[in-house]
Amino acid sequence: MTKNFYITTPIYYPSAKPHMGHAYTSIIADFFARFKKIQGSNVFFLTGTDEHGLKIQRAAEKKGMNPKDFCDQISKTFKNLSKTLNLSNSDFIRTTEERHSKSVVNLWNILEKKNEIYLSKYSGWYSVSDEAFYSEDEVEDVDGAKKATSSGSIVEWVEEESFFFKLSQWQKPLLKFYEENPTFILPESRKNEVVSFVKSGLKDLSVSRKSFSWGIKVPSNKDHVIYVWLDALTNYLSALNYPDINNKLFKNFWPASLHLIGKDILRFHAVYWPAFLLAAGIPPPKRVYGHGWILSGDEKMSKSKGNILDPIEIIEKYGIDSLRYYLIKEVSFGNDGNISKEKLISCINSDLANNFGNLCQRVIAFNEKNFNLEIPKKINFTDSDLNVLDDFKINYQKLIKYIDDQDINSYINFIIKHLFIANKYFNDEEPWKKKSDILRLNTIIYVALELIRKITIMLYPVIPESSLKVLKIFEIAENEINFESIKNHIFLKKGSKISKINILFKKVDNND
Ligand code: ME8
Repeated sequence: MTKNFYITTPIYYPSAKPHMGHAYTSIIADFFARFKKIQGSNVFFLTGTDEHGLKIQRAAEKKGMNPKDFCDQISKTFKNLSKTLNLSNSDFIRTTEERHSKSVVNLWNILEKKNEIYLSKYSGWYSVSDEAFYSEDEVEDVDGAKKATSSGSIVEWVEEESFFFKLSQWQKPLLKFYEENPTFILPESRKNEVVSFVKSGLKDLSVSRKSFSWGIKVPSNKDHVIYVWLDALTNYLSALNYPDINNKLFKNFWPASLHLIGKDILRFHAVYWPAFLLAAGIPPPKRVYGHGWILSGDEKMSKSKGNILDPIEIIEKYGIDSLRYYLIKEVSFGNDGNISKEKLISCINSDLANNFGNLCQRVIAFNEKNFNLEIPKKINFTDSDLNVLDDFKINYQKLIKYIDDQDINSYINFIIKHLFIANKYFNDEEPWKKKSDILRLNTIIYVALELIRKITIMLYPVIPESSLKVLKIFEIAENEINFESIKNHIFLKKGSKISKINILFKKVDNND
Protein backbone atom coordinates (compact mmCIF):
# COMPACT_ATOMS: atom_id res chain seq x y z
CA MET A 1 0.00 0.00 0.00
CA THR A 2 1.31 3.45 -0.89
CA LYS A 3 2.03 5.54 2.15
CA ASN A 4 1.07 9.20 2.28
CA PHE A 5 3.60 11.75 3.41
CA TYR A 6 2.73 15.40 4.05
CA ILE A 7 5.61 17.78 4.70
CA THR A 8 5.45 21.55 5.17
CA THR A 9 7.82 24.49 5.50
CA PRO A 10 6.80 27.54 7.51
CA ILE A 11 4.94 30.04 5.38
CA TYR A 12 7.37 32.92 5.18
CA TYR A 13 6.64 36.59 5.86
CA PRO A 14 6.93 38.51 2.63
CA SER A 15 8.08 41.57 4.58
CA ALA A 16 11.38 41.56 2.71
CA LYS A 17 13.00 39.38 0.10
CA PRO A 18 13.92 35.79 0.98
CA HIS A 19 17.31 35.00 2.55
CA MET A 20 19.51 32.01 3.25
CA GLY A 21 17.52 30.93 6.33
CA HIS A 22 14.38 30.57 4.24
CA ALA A 23 16.33 28.76 1.53
CA TYR A 24 17.73 26.40 4.17
CA THR A 25 14.37 25.21 5.53
CA SER A 26 12.93 24.88 2.03
CA ILE A 27 15.90 22.87 0.74
CA ILE A 28 15.79 20.48 3.68
CA ALA A 29 12.03 20.03 3.26
CA ASP A 30 12.58 19.31 -0.41
CA PHE A 31 15.24 16.77 0.48
CA PHE A 32 12.72 14.85 2.62
CA ALA A 33 9.95 15.21 0.04
CA ARG A 34 12.13 13.84 -2.75
CA PHE A 35 13.43 11.00 -0.62
CA LYS A 36 9.93 9.93 0.34
CA LYS A 37 8.85 10.10 -3.29
CA ILE A 38 11.61 7.75 -4.47
CA GLN A 39 10.84 5.53 -1.52
CA GLY A 40 7.41 5.13 -3.07
CA SER A 41 5.29 7.41 -0.89
CA ASN A 42 2.52 9.63 -2.13
CA VAL A 43 3.97 13.02 -1.18
CA PHE A 44 2.34 16.40 -0.59
CA PHE A 45 4.86 19.15 -0.01
CA LEU A 46 3.61 22.60 0.95
CA THR A 47 5.27 25.99 1.21
CA GLY A 48 3.96 29.54 0.89
CA THR A 49 3.72 33.03 2.34
CA ASP A 50 2.22 34.45 5.54
CA GLU A 51 0.75 37.76 4.47
CA HIS A 52 -1.38 39.23 7.25
CA GLY A 53 -0.60 41.09 10.45
CA LEU A 54 0.96 44.27 11.67
CA LYS A 55 4.45 43.37 10.51
CA ILE A 56 3.32 43.20 6.89
CA GLN A 57 1.00 46.19 7.22
CA ARG A 58 3.88 48.33 8.49
CA ALA A 59 6.32 47.04 5.87
CA ALA A 60 3.80 47.97 3.17
CA GLU A 61 3.19 51.42 4.71
CA LYS A 62 6.92 52.03 4.71
CA LYS A 63 6.94 51.48 0.96
CA GLY A 64 3.83 53.61 0.54
CA MET A 65 1.92 50.63 -0.82
CA ASN A 66 -1.32 48.97 0.10
CA PRO A 67 -0.63 45.64 1.84
CA LYS A 68 -2.17 43.43 -0.83
CA ASP A 69 -0.13 44.95 -3.67
CA PHE A 70 2.96 44.79 -1.48
CA CYS A 71 2.35 41.09 -0.71
CA ASP A 72 1.64 40.27 -4.36
CA GLN A 73 5.03 41.68 -5.22
CA ILE A 74 7.13 39.98 -2.55
CA SER A 75 5.20 36.73 -2.46
CA LYS A 76 6.21 36.41 -6.10
CA THR A 77 9.90 36.53 -5.16
CA PHE A 78 9.32 33.67 -2.70
CA LYS A 79 7.46 31.71 -5.37
CA ASN A 80 10.33 32.34 -7.78
CA LEU A 81 12.81 31.24 -5.13
CA SER A 82 10.98 27.90 -4.90
CA LYS A 83 11.76 27.42 -8.58
CA THR A 84 15.36 28.59 -8.21
CA LEU A 85 15.87 26.17 -5.31
CA ASN A 86 14.40 23.41 -7.49
CA LEU A 87 11.73 22.61 -4.93
CA SER A 88 9.30 19.83 -5.77
CA ASN A 89 6.48 21.49 -3.83
CA SER A 90 2.94 20.35 -4.63
CA ASP A 91 1.36 23.70 -3.76
CA PHE A 92 2.24 27.25 -2.74
CA ILE A 93 -0.26 28.79 -0.37
CA ARG A 94 -0.81 32.48 0.32
CA THR A 95 -2.83 33.48 3.36
CA THR A 96 -4.54 36.22 1.36
CA GLU A 97 -6.23 33.57 -0.77
CA GLU A 98 -9.94 32.96 -0.41
CA ARG A 99 -9.46 29.21 0.18
CA HIS A 100 -7.36 30.08 3.21
CA SER A 101 -9.63 32.66 4.84
CA LYS A 102 -12.56 30.26 4.44
CA SER A 103 -10.58 27.68 6.35
CA VAL A 104 -9.50 30.09 9.13
CA VAL A 105 -13.03 31.41 9.62
CA ASN A 106 -14.29 27.86 9.91
CA LEU A 107 -11.70 26.93 12.52
CA TRP A 108 -12.49 30.11 14.48
CA ASN A 109 -16.22 29.36 14.42
CA ILE A 110 -15.63 25.87 15.77
CA LEU A 111 -13.45 27.18 18.58
CA GLU A 112 -16.04 29.83 19.44
CA LYS A 113 -18.87 27.34 19.31
CA LYS A 114 -16.96 25.01 21.61
CA ASN A 115 -16.58 27.85 24.04
CA GLU A 116 -12.80 27.93 23.69
CA ILE A 117 -12.73 31.66 22.93
CA TYR A 118 -13.93 34.62 25.02
CA LEU A 119 -13.76 38.41 24.82
CA SER A 120 -11.63 40.34 27.31
CA LYS A 121 -8.81 42.90 27.35
CA TYR A 122 -5.10 42.42 26.64
CA SER A 123 -2.51 44.54 28.29
CA GLY A 124 1.07 43.51 27.86
CA TRP A 125 4.03 43.43 25.50
CA TYR A 126 3.91 42.70 21.82
CA SER A 127 6.71 42.22 19.32
CA VAL A 128 5.68 43.15 15.80
CA SER A 129 8.80 41.53 14.40
CA ASP A 130 7.93 38.16 16.01
CA GLU A 131 4.17 38.79 15.92
CA ALA A 132 4.20 37.48 19.48
CA PHE A 133 2.83 38.45 22.90
CA TYR A 134 5.35 38.42 25.73
CA SER A 135 4.84 38.45 29.47
CA GLU A 136 6.80 40.79 31.77
CA ASP A 137 9.34 38.08 32.64
CA GLU A 138 10.04 37.43 28.94
CA VAL A 139 11.24 40.97 28.21
CA GLU A 140 14.31 42.89 29.33
CA ASP A 141 15.76 46.39 29.17
CA VAL A 142 18.53 46.65 26.60
CA ASP A 143 20.15 50.08 26.19
CA GLY A 144 16.95 51.79 27.20
CA ALA A 145 14.75 49.74 24.89
CA LYS A 146 12.43 46.92 25.90
CA LYS A 147 13.26 43.73 24.06
CA ALA A 148 12.06 40.12 24.03
CA THR A 149 14.77 38.05 25.72
CA SER A 150 14.34 35.04 23.43
CA SER A 151 14.53 36.84 20.07
CA GLY A 152 16.09 40.20 20.93
CA SER A 153 13.34 42.01 19.03
CA ILE A 154 11.79 45.26 20.24
CA VAL A 155 8.47 44.99 22.07
CA GLU A 156 5.76 47.60 22.42
CA TRP A 157 3.07 48.02 25.04
CA VAL A 158 -0.42 47.05 23.92
CA GLU A 159 -3.71 47.63 25.70
CA GLU A 160 -6.82 46.71 23.79
CA GLU A 161 -9.95 44.62 23.74
CA SER A 162 -9.11 41.15 22.53
CA PHE A 163 -10.50 37.68 22.11
CA PHE A 164 -8.67 35.03 24.12
CA PHE A 165 -8.21 31.34 23.51
CA LYS A 166 -8.45 29.27 26.70
CA LEU A 167 -4.91 27.95 26.38
CA SER A 168 -4.60 27.51 30.17
CA GLN A 169 -7.10 24.67 29.99
CA TRP A 170 -4.92 22.80 27.55
CA GLN A 171 -1.85 22.45 29.73
CA LYS A 172 -2.70 18.94 30.94
CA PRO A 173 -3.99 17.58 27.62
CA LEU A 174 -0.86 18.93 25.93
CA LEU A 175 1.45 17.27 28.43
CA LYS A 176 -0.47 14.04 27.98
CA PHE A 177 -0.21 14.40 24.22
CA TYR A 178 3.59 14.91 24.40
CA GLU A 179 3.89 11.87 26.61
CA GLU A 180 1.80 9.67 24.35
CA ASN A 181 3.63 10.94 21.26
CA PRO A 182 7.25 11.04 22.35
CA THR A 183 8.55 11.96 18.91
CA PHE A 184 6.02 14.73 18.27
CA ILE A 185 8.69 17.36 18.95
CA LEU A 186 12.22 16.82 17.70
CA PRO A 187 15.09 17.17 18.32
CA GLU A 188 14.89 15.86 21.88
CA SER A 189 16.55 18.93 23.43
CA ARG A 190 13.87 21.19 21.96
CA LYS A 191 11.17 18.87 23.17
CA ASN A 192 12.48 19.25 26.70
CA GLU A 193 12.34 23.04 26.39
CA VAL A 194 8.74 22.92 25.23
CA VAL A 195 7.66 20.47 27.91
CA SER A 196 9.17 22.57 30.68
CA PHE A 197 7.57 25.70 29.22
CA VAL A 198 4.14 24.02 29.27
CA LYS A 199 4.77 22.57 32.73
CA SER A 200 5.52 26.04 34.06
CA GLY A 201 1.89 26.98 33.32
CA LEU A 202 0.03 28.38 30.35
CA LYS A 203 -1.87 31.65 30.23
CA ASP A 204 -4.83 32.21 27.95
CA LEU A 205 -3.67 33.48 24.58
CA SER A 206 -4.81 36.65 22.91
CA VAL A 207 -6.08 35.62 19.47
CA SER A 208 -7.36 38.86 17.96
CA ARG A 209 -6.16 42.43 17.43
CA LYS A 210 -8.32 45.51 17.24
CA SER A 211 -5.93 48.36 16.51
CA PHE A 212 -5.23 47.54 12.86
CA SER A 213 -7.18 45.99 10.03
CA TRP A 214 -4.82 43.91 7.84
CA GLY A 215 -6.02 40.41 8.51
CA ILE A 216 -8.98 38.06 8.46
CA LYS A 217 -11.93 39.55 10.34
CA VAL A 218 -13.34 37.75 13.35
CA PRO A 219 -16.64 36.48 11.91
CA SER A 220 -18.72 37.44 14.96
CA ASN A 221 -17.07 40.84 15.54
CA LYS A 222 -15.73 42.72 12.53
CA ASP A 223 -13.82 45.22 14.71
CA HIS A 224 -11.24 42.50 15.32
CA VAL A 225 -8.82 40.73 13.04
CA ILE A 226 -7.75 37.18 13.87
CA TYR A 227 -4.27 36.92 15.42
CA VAL A 228 -1.83 36.33 12.60
CA TRP A 229 -0.43 33.11 14.08
CA LEU A 230 -3.86 31.46 14.37
CA ASP A 231 -4.42 32.60 10.80
CA ALA A 232 -0.99 31.43 9.57
CA LEU A 233 -0.88 28.01 11.23
CA THR A 234 -4.19 27.13 9.62
CA ASN A 235 -2.48 27.22 6.20
CA TYR A 236 -1.46 23.62 6.78
CA LEU A 237 -5.16 22.70 6.70
CA SER A 238 -6.31 25.15 4.03
CA ALA A 239 -4.02 23.64 1.42
CA LEU A 240 -5.84 20.32 1.95
CA ASN A 241 -9.21 22.00 1.27
CA TYR A 242 -10.22 22.18 4.92
CA PRO A 243 -13.05 22.52 6.05
CA ASP A 244 -14.04 19.92 3.49
CA ILE A 245 -12.68 17.04 5.54
CA ASN A 246 -14.13 14.43 3.22
CA ASN A 247 -12.10 15.49 0.22
CA LYS A 248 -9.24 13.30 -0.96
CA LEU A 249 -6.41 15.66 -0.03
CA PHE A 250 -7.51 16.07 3.55
CA LYS A 251 -8.28 12.39 3.95
CA ASN A 252 -4.94 11.34 2.51
CA PHE A 253 -2.65 13.86 4.10
CA TRP A 254 -3.99 15.02 7.47
CA PRO A 255 -2.50 14.76 10.06
CA ALA A 256 0.69 16.14 8.53
CA SER A 257 3.73 13.88 8.73
CA LEU A 258 6.23 16.64 9.38
CA HIS A 259 6.13 20.39 10.00
CA LEU A 260 9.70 21.46 9.38
CA ILE A 261 10.45 24.80 11.04
CA GLY A 262 13.24 26.81 12.60
CA LYS A 263 13.61 26.72 16.38
CA ASP A 264 12.46 30.36 16.55
CA ILE A 265 8.86 29.36 15.95
CA LEU A 266 8.72 26.16 17.95
CA ARG A 267 6.34 27.46 20.61
CA PHE A 268 3.74 28.37 17.99
CA HIS A 269 3.93 24.96 16.35
CA ALA A 270 4.45 22.70 19.35
CA VAL A 271 2.20 24.43 21.90
CA TYR A 272 -0.39 26.74 20.33
CA TRP A 273 -1.02 24.72 17.17
CA PRO A 274 -1.74 21.34 18.81
CA ALA A 275 -3.82 23.16 21.45
CA PHE A 276 -5.97 24.86 18.77
CA LEU A 277 -6.38 21.57 16.97
CA LEU A 278 -7.17 19.49 20.04
CA ALA A 279 -9.70 22.14 21.06
CA ALA A 280 -11.31 21.98 17.62
CA GLY A 281 -11.35 18.18 17.62
CA ILE A 282 -8.81 17.88 14.80
CA PRO A 283 -5.84 15.52 15.24
CA PRO A 284 -2.51 17.35 15.64
CA PRO A 285 0.36 16.77 13.19
CA LYS A 286 2.59 13.75 13.73
CA ARG A 287 5.81 15.66 14.10
CA VAL A 288 7.26 19.15 14.47
CA TYR A 289 11.00 19.37 13.85
CA GLY A 290 12.66 22.64 14.94
CA HIS A 291 16.03 22.93 13.22
CA GLY A 292 18.82 25.27 14.25
CA TRP A 293 19.78 28.61 12.81
CA ILE A 294 22.10 29.47 10.01
CA LEU A 295 24.55 31.85 11.57
CA SER A 296 26.65 34.51 10.04
CA GLY A 297 29.58 34.88 12.41
CA ASP A 298 27.97 34.15 15.77
CA GLU A 299 24.65 35.79 15.01
CA LYS A 300 21.40 34.50 13.57
CA MET A 301 21.13 35.53 9.98
CA SER A 302 18.09 37.77 9.77
CA LYS A 303 16.57 40.70 7.98
CA SER A 304 16.64 42.94 11.01
CA LYS A 305 20.31 42.23 11.69
CA GLY A 306 21.28 42.97 8.08
CA ASN A 307 23.78 40.08 7.92
CA ILE A 308 22.17 38.25 5.07
CA LEU A 309 23.96 35.92 2.63
CA ASP A 310 21.90 36.12 -0.54
CA PRO A 311 21.02 32.62 -1.78
CA ILE A 312 20.33 33.92 -5.29
CA GLU A 313 23.83 35.36 -5.62
CA ILE A 314 25.36 32.09 -4.44
CA ILE A 315 23.22 30.06 -6.83
CA GLU A 316 24.08 32.30 -9.76
CA LYS A 317 27.74 31.88 -9.04
CA TYR A 318 28.05 28.23 -7.99
CA GLY A 319 24.78 26.55 -9.05
CA ILE A 320 21.82 25.33 -7.03
CA ASP A 321 23.12 21.82 -6.39
CA SER A 322 26.32 23.17 -4.85
CA LEU A 323 24.27 25.23 -2.41
CA ARG A 324 21.89 22.37 -1.66
CA TYR A 325 24.71 19.93 -1.03
CA TYR A 326 26.57 22.39 1.11
CA LEU A 327 23.64 23.30 3.36
CA ILE A 328 22.48 19.69 3.74
CA LYS A 329 25.93 18.32 4.44
CA GLU A 330 27.74 21.05 6.27
CA VAL A 331 25.14 22.15 8.84
CA SER A 332 24.80 19.57 11.56
CA PHE A 333 21.05 19.17 11.27
CA GLY A 334 19.17 20.28 14.37
CA ASN A 335 21.99 22.51 15.55
CA ASP A 336 23.01 26.01 14.59
CA GLY A 337 25.47 26.18 11.74
CA ASN A 338 27.97 28.74 10.67
CA ILE A 339 28.19 29.05 6.93
CA SER A 340 31.00 30.56 4.93
CA LYS A 341 32.11 30.87 1.32
CA GLU A 342 35.36 29.03 2.08
CA LYS A 343 33.50 25.96 3.33
CA LEU A 344 31.13 26.08 0.38
CA ILE A 345 34.07 26.10 -2.05
CA SER A 346 35.75 23.26 -0.23
CA CYS A 347 32.53 21.21 -0.49
CA ILE A 348 32.30 21.88 -4.22
CA ASN A 349 35.93 21.00 -4.85
CA SER A 350 36.46 17.99 -2.66
CA ASP A 351 33.06 16.30 -2.45
CA LEU A 352 31.25 17.27 -5.61
CA ALA A 353 34.00 17.78 -8.19
CA ASN A 354 36.68 15.40 -6.88
CA ASN A 355 34.74 12.60 -5.27
CA PHE A 356 31.47 12.42 -7.16
CA GLY A 357 32.11 14.19 -10.47
CA ASN A 358 35.47 12.58 -10.98
CA LEU A 359 34.21 9.08 -10.23
CA CYS A 360 31.48 9.41 -12.85
CA GLN A 361 33.84 10.99 -15.36
CA ARG A 362 36.65 8.47 -15.16
CA VAL A 363 34.46 5.38 -15.10
CA ILE A 364 32.42 6.53 -18.07
CA ALA A 365 35.52 7.66 -19.97
CA PHE A 366 37.16 4.29 -19.32
CA ASN A 367 34.04 2.52 -20.48
CA GLU A 368 33.90 4.62 -23.63
CA LYS A 369 37.50 3.80 -24.50
CA ASN A 370 37.29 0.09 -23.79
CA PHE A 371 33.64 -0.88 -24.17
CA ASN A 372 32.36 1.72 -26.59
CA LEU A 373 29.77 2.94 -24.09
CA GLU A 374 28.23 -0.44 -23.52
CA ILE A 375 27.46 -2.12 -20.23
CA PRO A 376 29.58 -5.30 -20.03
CA LYS A 377 27.68 -8.47 -20.81
CA LYS A 378 29.52 -11.20 -18.95
CA ILE A 379 30.39 -10.64 -15.34
CA ASN A 380 31.32 -12.68 -12.32
CA PHE A 381 31.31 -11.01 -8.90
CA THR A 382 34.13 -11.88 -6.52
CA ASP A 383 34.03 -11.42 -2.77
CA SER A 384 35.76 -8.06 -3.05
CA ASP A 385 33.04 -6.86 -5.46
CA LEU A 386 30.24 -8.09 -3.27
CA ASN A 387 31.91 -6.46 -0.34
CA VAL A 388 31.45 -2.98 -1.76
CA LEU A 389 28.04 -3.68 -3.28
CA ASP A 390 26.47 -5.41 -0.31
CA ASP A 391 26.78 -2.43 1.98
CA PHE A 392 23.82 -0.78 0.26
CA LYS A 393 21.67 -3.84 0.78
CA ILE A 394 22.76 -4.45 4.36
CA ASN A 395 22.18 -0.83 5.36
CA TYR A 396 18.99 -0.29 3.39
CA GLN A 397 16.60 -0.28 6.36
CA LYS A 398 19.04 1.78 8.40
CA LEU A 399 19.16 4.44 5.68
CA ILE A 400 15.38 4.68 5.67
CA LYS A 401 15.39 4.99 9.43
CA TYR A 402 17.91 7.83 9.24
CA ILE A 403 15.45 9.74 7.08
CA ASP A 404 12.45 8.88 9.23
CA ASP A 405 14.36 10.12 12.28
CA GLN A 406 15.48 13.26 10.40
CA ASP A 407 19.07 12.13 10.92
CA ILE A 408 20.27 13.79 7.74
CA ASN A 409 23.94 13.79 8.65
CA SER A 410 24.15 10.01 9.04
CA TYR A 411 22.53 9.64 5.63
CA ILE A 412 25.02 12.03 4.02
CA ASN A 413 27.96 10.44 5.81
CA PHE A 414 26.99 7.10 4.32
CA ILE A 415 27.09 8.65 0.85
CA ILE A 416 30.45 10.30 1.43
CA LYS A 417 31.93 7.11 2.83
CA HIS A 418 30.75 5.15 -0.18
CA LEU A 419 32.03 7.72 -2.63
CA PHE A 420 35.47 7.18 -1.12
CA ILE A 421 34.98 3.42 -1.24
CA ALA A 422 33.90 3.55 -4.90
CA ASN A 423 36.89 5.66 -5.89
CA LYS A 424 39.19 3.40 -3.92
CA TYR A 425 37.66 0.32 -5.53
CA PHE A 426 38.35 1.68 -8.99
CA ASN A 427 41.92 2.63 -8.08
CA ASP A 428 42.72 -0.61 -6.28
CA GLU A 429 41.25 -2.87 -8.94
CA GLU A 430 43.31 -1.12 -11.63
CA PRO A 431 41.09 -2.06 -14.57
CA TRP A 432 43.64 -0.51 -16.98
CA LYS A 433 45.95 -3.41 -16.08
CA LYS A 434 43.31 -6.10 -16.58
CA LYS A 435 42.85 -5.88 -20.30
CA SER A 436 43.96 -9.45 -20.84
CA ASP A 437 41.42 -10.80 -18.34
CA ILE A 438 38.17 -9.79 -20.00
CA LEU A 439 35.84 -11.34 -17.43
CA ARG A 440 37.55 -9.50 -14.61
CA LEU A 441 37.71 -6.27 -16.57
CA ASN A 442 33.99 -6.55 -17.38
CA THR A 443 33.13 -7.17 -13.79
CA ILE A 444 35.13 -4.24 -12.43
CA ILE A 445 33.46 -1.86 -14.87
CA TYR A 446 30.03 -3.28 -14.13
CA VAL A 447 30.58 -2.90 -10.37
CA ALA A 448 31.86 0.66 -10.81
CA LEU A 449 28.79 1.58 -12.86
CA GLU A 450 26.50 -0.03 -10.29
CA LEU A 451 28.21 1.93 -7.52
CA ILE A 452 27.68 5.13 -9.47
CA ARG A 453 24.01 4.28 -9.96
CA LYS A 454 23.41 3.46 -6.30
CA ILE A 455 25.21 6.52 -4.98
CA THR A 456 23.51 8.78 -7.50
CA ILE A 457 20.09 7.52 -6.44
CA MET A 458 21.03 8.28 -2.85
CA LEU A 459 22.17 11.74 -3.94
CA TYR A 460 19.00 12.52 -5.87
CA PRO A 461 17.17 14.12 -2.91
CA VAL A 462 20.27 16.22 -2.20
CA ILE A 463 21.34 17.33 -5.68
CA PRO A 464 18.44 16.44 -7.98
CA GLU A 465 19.58 18.29 -11.08
CA SER A 466 23.06 16.74 -11.21
CA SER A 467 21.78 13.32 -10.19
CA LEU A 468 19.30 13.33 -13.04
CA LYS A 469 22.13 14.10 -15.46
CA VAL A 470 24.00 11.05 -14.21
CA LEU A 471 20.97 8.78 -14.17
CA LYS A 472 20.22 9.84 -17.72
CA ILE A 473 23.36 8.06 -18.92
CA PHE A 474 21.65 4.84 -17.77
CA GLU A 475 18.34 6.04 -19.25
CA ILE A 476 16.73 6.23 -15.82
CA ALA A 477 14.10 9.00 -15.85
CA GLU A 478 13.02 10.93 -12.77
CA ASN A 479 9.74 9.08 -12.34
CA GLU A 480 11.57 5.75 -12.55
CA ILE A 481 13.91 6.39 -9.63
CA ASN A 482 13.27 3.82 -6.98
CA PHE A 483 15.23 3.92 -3.76
CA GLU A 484 14.74 0.23 -3.18
CA SER A 485 16.76 -0.49 -6.32
CA ILE A 486 19.97 0.36 -4.45
CA LYS A 487 19.67 -3.14 -3.00
CA ASN A 488 19.90 -4.69 -6.45
CA HIS A 489 23.46 -5.41 -7.71
CA ILE A 490 22.49 -6.33 -11.24
CA PHE A 491 20.04 -3.57 -11.99
CA LEU A 492 21.91 -2.28 -15.04
CA LYS A 493 21.00 -4.17 -18.17
CA LYS A 494 23.99 -6.05 -19.49
CA GLY A 495 24.83 -5.15 -23.07
CA SER A 496 22.74 -1.98 -23.13
CA LYS A 497 24.16 1.37 -24.17
CA ILE A 498 25.07 4.20 -21.84
CA SER A 499 25.68 7.78 -22.85
CA LYS A 500 28.53 10.20 -22.31
CA ILE A 501 28.49 12.68 -19.52
CA ASN A 502 29.50 16.34 -19.39
CA ILE A 503 31.47 17.77 -16.51
CA LEU A 504 29.13 17.82 -13.49
CA PHE A 505 30.93 20.23 -11.15
CA LYS A 506 33.72 22.57 -12.10
CA LYS A 507 36.39 23.17 -9.50
CA VAL A 508 36.27 26.63 -8.01
CA ASP A 509 39.24 28.84 -7.29
CA ASN A 510 39.31 29.96 -3.67
CA ASN A 511 39.66 33.57 -4.77
CA ASP A 512 36.60 33.37 -7.00
O1 ME8 B 1 8.21 33.02 11.21
N1 ME8 B 1 18.46 30.08 9.96
O2 ME8 B 1 8.15 33.60 8.97
P1 ME8 B 1 9.67 34.02 8.69
C1 ME8 B 1 17.67 29.05 9.67
N2 ME8 B 1 5.55 33.62 9.00
N3 ME8 B 1 16.38 29.18 9.33
C2 ME8 B 1 15.89 30.42 9.26
C3 ME8 B 1 16.68 31.56 9.56
C4 ME8 B 1 18.03 31.35 9.91
N4 ME8 B 1 18.87 32.32 10.16
N5 ME8 B 1 15.91 32.66 9.40
C5 ME8 B 1 14.67 32.20 9.01
C6 ME8 B 1 7.61 33.22 10.17
N6 ME8 B 1 14.67 30.86 8.92
C7 ME8 B 1 6.12 32.94 10.09
C8 ME8 B 1 5.90 31.45 10.01
S1 ME8 B 1 4.32 29.31 9.83
C9 ME8 B 1 2.71 28.97 10.11
C10 ME8 B 1 4.47 31.03 10.00
C11 ME8 B 1 13.55 30.00 8.50
O3 ME8 B 1 9.68 34.62 7.33
C12 ME8 B 1 13.14 29.07 9.63
O4 ME8 B 1 12.41 28.01 9.09
O5 ME8 B 1 10.20 34.83 9.81
C13 ME8 B 1 12.23 29.96 10.42
O6 ME8 B 1 11.39 29.23 11.28
C14 ME8 B 1 11.45 30.64 9.30
O7 ME8 B 1 12.44 30.83 8.26
C15 ME8 B 1 10.86 31.97 9.72
O8 ME8 B 1 10.41 32.63 8.60
